Amino acid sequence: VSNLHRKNSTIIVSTLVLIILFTIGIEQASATSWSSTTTQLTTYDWSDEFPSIMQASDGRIWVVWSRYVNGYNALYYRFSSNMGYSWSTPMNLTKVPDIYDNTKPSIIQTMNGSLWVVWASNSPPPPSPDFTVSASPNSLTIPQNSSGTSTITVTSLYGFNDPVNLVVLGAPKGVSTTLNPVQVKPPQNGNANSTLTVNVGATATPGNYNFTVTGASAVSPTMKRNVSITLHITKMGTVSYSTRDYFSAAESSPTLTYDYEIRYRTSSNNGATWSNIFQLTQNTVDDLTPTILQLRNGTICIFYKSLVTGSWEIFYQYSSDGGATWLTKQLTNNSYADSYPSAIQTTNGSIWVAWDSERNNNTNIYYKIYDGSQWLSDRRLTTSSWYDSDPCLLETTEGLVWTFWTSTDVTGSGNSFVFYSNTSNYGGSWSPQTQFNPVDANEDCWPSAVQIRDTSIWVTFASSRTGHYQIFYKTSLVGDLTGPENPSGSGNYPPDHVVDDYDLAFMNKAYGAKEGDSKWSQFKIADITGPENPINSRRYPPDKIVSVYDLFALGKNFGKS
Ligand SMILES: [Ca+2]
Ligand SMILES: [Ca+2]
Ligand SMILES: [Ca+2]
Ligand SMILES: [Ca+2]
Repeated sequence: VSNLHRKNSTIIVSTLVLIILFTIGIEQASATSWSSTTTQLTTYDWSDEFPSIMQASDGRIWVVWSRYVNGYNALYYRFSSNMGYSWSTPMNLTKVPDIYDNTKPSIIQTMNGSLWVVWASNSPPPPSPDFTVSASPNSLTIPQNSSGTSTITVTSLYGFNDPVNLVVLGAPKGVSTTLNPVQVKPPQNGNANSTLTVNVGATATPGNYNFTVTGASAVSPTMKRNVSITLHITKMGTVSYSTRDYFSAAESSPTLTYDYEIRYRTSSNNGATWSNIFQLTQNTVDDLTPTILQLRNGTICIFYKSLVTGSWEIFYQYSSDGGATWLTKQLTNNSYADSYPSAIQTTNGSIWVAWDSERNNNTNIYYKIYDGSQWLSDRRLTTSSWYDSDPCLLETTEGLVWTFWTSTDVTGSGNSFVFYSNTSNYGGSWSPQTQFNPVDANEDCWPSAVQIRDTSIWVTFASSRTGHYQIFYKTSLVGDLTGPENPSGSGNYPPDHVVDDYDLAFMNKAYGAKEGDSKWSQFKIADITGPENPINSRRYPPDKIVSVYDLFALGKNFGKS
């Protein structure tokens, strides 16, 4: 900011000259004005979903999301180095195409500069170790008083590593068999053979028979696989022969199931290269909707939902050694479906988690706070009969805690909208729940919000307004503090979605005012920003005085809508 200030000193002086020209009295303004422009970030023939937005220390704004490719979702990202003027081409963060689904990413930059992306990946565990038994040939024609042989092959699958005991079952009367050896131990994923010799006695009755060679694990004897062998006994003096016309190996049938796990990967060079993929969960049920947060003490926390208890609950894992070791805690414990956590640490040190919970046949946004020693009880944020889900928490520099979420009109149109509400007293009271986008007949959902360095709020979300889900974003306008009286005669001068002379005049009246001055409450709204505080935090919160910092923020956006 200091560099920018030097560069733009001319602009600021010009602004000061301008603002003394205006002395329009304005009594009211609201804190946040949203741009009337919504920008489409992706154009893709199929679905783009679950965006997550973040500004890195170098100023880049990152958006990562999941994209439907060839039957599965893969993670993609773009970044902008110039405040959204242009964006990098979409780059994939997971394999494309993949055979597994990768969805719901969440991105942060940690204090050491690394990028972390966490997501849910459907990666069923490999099938359990198994083996097959086959015979070659598996059809023997042997005259009375003769013998024949077949090679029995035991094949290890999926790392099977047990000895296998072989036995012949069901040989007809007058027939004796030997297996050499009777126990084999195939190398992992390899084969081992035993020779089956079939001796047909002189008294055996000519005809067609079947018998089996059964293998049983010497470690788990109930684990048995077998192969069926056909035996044709002919009259003494005819010719022995064998056939290989078909091959009947016992089929092992591993069951592939859906089992999402939480995974993450990191980059220590601004995304030029990415680490291996690490996996946080390992179980046979779904783990989904992760979100990542770094606390100011360096601890990395990943919140997600899991079915491990049989009911959807919010869990979190945390690591204080950069991901080398993780501890797991359970945050909710009830019979309701708890989903889609979002977490922040507020400037007073508390940790907030918001999520959606289906209670009493209605899904609403809940949140709870860790006050430094314990998690306080659940608090309910939304109460409407609509389906409220997918919350995103954000604390802005003036100390507001925001929640953005998806609200679906399940009792009417079925459409989804992004809503928000904020609190200036850490949840003591919340502002009215406000719809973020104009009403339309499409679905807007999965909001993700960030406040960037110029104090504007950027909200990205998915919308079906183009016919299928794409990623969009909309920002707040820094400096749009007020506008003309609206409605006429009302005495209200709400922001008019453009940074204009009304704002300059308003700033002029407030210039130099600080908290405690007699005019302070009237002009507090003009305190947009201030010097970096704390130093090296990359945050420029309002500083309780209307100063050159505020003029700069306003001047930068002058005339923009
Ligand atoms: Ca799992
Ligand atoms: Ca639950
Ligand atoms: Ca304005
Ligand atoms: Ca200020």
